[in-house]
Amino acid sequence: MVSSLLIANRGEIACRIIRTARSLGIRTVAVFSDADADAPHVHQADQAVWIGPSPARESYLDGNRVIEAARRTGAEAIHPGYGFLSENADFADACAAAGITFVGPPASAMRAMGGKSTAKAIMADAGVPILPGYHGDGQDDALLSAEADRVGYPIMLKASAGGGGKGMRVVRDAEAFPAALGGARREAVAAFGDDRMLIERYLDHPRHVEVQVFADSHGGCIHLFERDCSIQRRHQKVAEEAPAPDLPPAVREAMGAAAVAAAKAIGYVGAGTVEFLYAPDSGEFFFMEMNTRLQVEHPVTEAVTGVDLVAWQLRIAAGEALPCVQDDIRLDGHAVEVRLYAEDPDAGFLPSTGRLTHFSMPEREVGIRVDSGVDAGSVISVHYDPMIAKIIAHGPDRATALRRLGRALEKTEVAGPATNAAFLRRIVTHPAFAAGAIETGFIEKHTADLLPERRLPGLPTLGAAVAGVLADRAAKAARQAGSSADPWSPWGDAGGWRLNGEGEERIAFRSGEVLLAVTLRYLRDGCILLTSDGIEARLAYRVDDDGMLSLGIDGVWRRVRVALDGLAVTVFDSGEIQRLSLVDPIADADRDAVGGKLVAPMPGRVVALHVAVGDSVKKGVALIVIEAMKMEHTILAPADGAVTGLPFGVGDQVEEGAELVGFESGSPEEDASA
Ligand code: MV4
Repeated sequence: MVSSLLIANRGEIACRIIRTARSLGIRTVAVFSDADADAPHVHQADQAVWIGPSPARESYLDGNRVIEAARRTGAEAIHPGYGFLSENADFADACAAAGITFVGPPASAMRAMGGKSTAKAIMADAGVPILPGYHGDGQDDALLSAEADRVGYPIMLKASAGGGGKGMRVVRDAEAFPAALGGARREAVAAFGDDRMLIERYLDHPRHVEVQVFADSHGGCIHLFERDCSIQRRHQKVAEEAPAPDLPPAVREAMGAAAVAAAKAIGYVGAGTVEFLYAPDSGEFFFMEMNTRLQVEHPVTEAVTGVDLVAWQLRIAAGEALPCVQDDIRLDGHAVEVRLYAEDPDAGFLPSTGRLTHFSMPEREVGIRVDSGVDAGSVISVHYDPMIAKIIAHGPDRATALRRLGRALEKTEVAGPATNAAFLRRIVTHPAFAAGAIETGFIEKHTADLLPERRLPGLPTLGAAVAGVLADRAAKAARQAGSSADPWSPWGDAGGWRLNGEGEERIAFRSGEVLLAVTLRYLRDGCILLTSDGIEARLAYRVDDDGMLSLGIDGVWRRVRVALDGLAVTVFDSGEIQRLSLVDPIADADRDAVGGKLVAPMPGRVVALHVAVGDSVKKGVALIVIEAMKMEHTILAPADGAVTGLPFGVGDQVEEGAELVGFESGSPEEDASA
């Protein structure tokens, strides 16, 4: 076994690898960029080496800097995690040249699976089912068009170099083929610098089922069953589970055998994943691609097999044989994972950056595992993937795992950046999900349920926000007075703000563009009479030992969390999250005078302008499109109004916070809008 390991990664996966290495008695070395100087993975490792500035290209993606860090600390092996250098065959070669063990497959196996067309040809030879189609070298338009006719419509065009859905088109008939080919080629050149295409029969609403394989350097190769990763959004996995629901035993067995054959065909060593498209109606499955790394979703396999995949990777990298044979691998129950992201589902899933002003995860609940690489106070930056944590639920059966996961998401508290927690909870509690009716179109099909129209905060939320503000104020007053009086009761002595007897007070919150004015009357019985926009309720609250609020509304009590950060108020109530801001009368007057600014949500590049200076536009009209982190973000008109300035042109780089559009709200002229 190696005695020291450098982890060439960050975030949750770096922490995950450090945990196993430590349990095996292996010394750990972290690497970090400027942005990660104080990150959890740096603190958890025995040593840490600064490898460069925040951009990944100058730090985590720079193989030379990583190898130099290993050399300086005497690390014998490097674990690349996922992403970054994990599937970089040249990096694996460079490790070998430096006398360092790369914890991953041989570079030759990585290269064999690097291109789609080559991989398909190798798989076909190994007897692994592939989708009927064309993956030859000839690439002229007429040839491809004739091949599409031969395969039979509908077909799918895919970039040979591709991945992640880029350079991919469904083509329904021959008439649509030329335009689709042109579009797919342009996208493929932009993404991969390679416009070669392959053609496949198109499968409607398939499932994504992938098999975990493990091979050692002595010819041993087994699989650890499958994961279903069909719940995706724009080719990003959102939820994953093991085993795949309702997979017929014969299909499970055939798929496992095919995955092992695939690994053997390329001389694989280590942990790998063979992805298949599965058509539940016919029971057919087809090779899609092989990932030559540990995957994000590996914990669901660990939960149902009891195997520590990282421990196996380290043993195999050290030359040990697989510790068991295929028949020793048994499935135990069911596991489901969701990926908690700092992104805003109400704003088109735009990444949401900033400091985690409050962070509490349900990691001690029965059947729950939380893998995260952040703490309260960590900053989600623009530089890296905005995943905050993975939440994994395990149970004796799928229904139990799902109930546990739903409850865990209710107890997931992140304030600061927006997150997809409520969206995830709606997925795992959705009746169609519970019924196992999952396929790659699930999120699109159920969008209306998963992304309901944002409701204005109702009574419980307003009550919680009010109680949170009052409790905070009382606590501060008590601290200032050094008072030992109970600071928590709305009737406590500490609150100098309280009028004698029955007092009245007004406060206001903002929710998006809506102002919510609340009147509070402090009643003699200790309750607060809350009125707002025609509603009226008797409110009482208590601060519990864990800092949560017990909140009574007209005599019905519930427990909620209210996180305060300056004027930002986040209310967590049974899995629903409301982000409000307390209205500061002075700052608010200021803001109205200046008007709303339309600024870049992150650094990026302008890719389209849809308006010109002087245009009058309706609320919701697209104004400008910026590309950031390989995604396009459209800035919409926040109200009816006029464009007064466009400081940037197409192709310009913009800094985060840069004003993109000068905008003045007001009714557009009658004839100006199209
Ligand atoms: C397909 C397909 C249907 N038919 N190929 C999407 C990502 C890329 N790696 C492969 N993908 C697909 N290939 C044929 N011939 C449907 C998809 C697909 C998909 C696959 C897995 C998970 C989610 C998906 C979402 C949309 C489309």
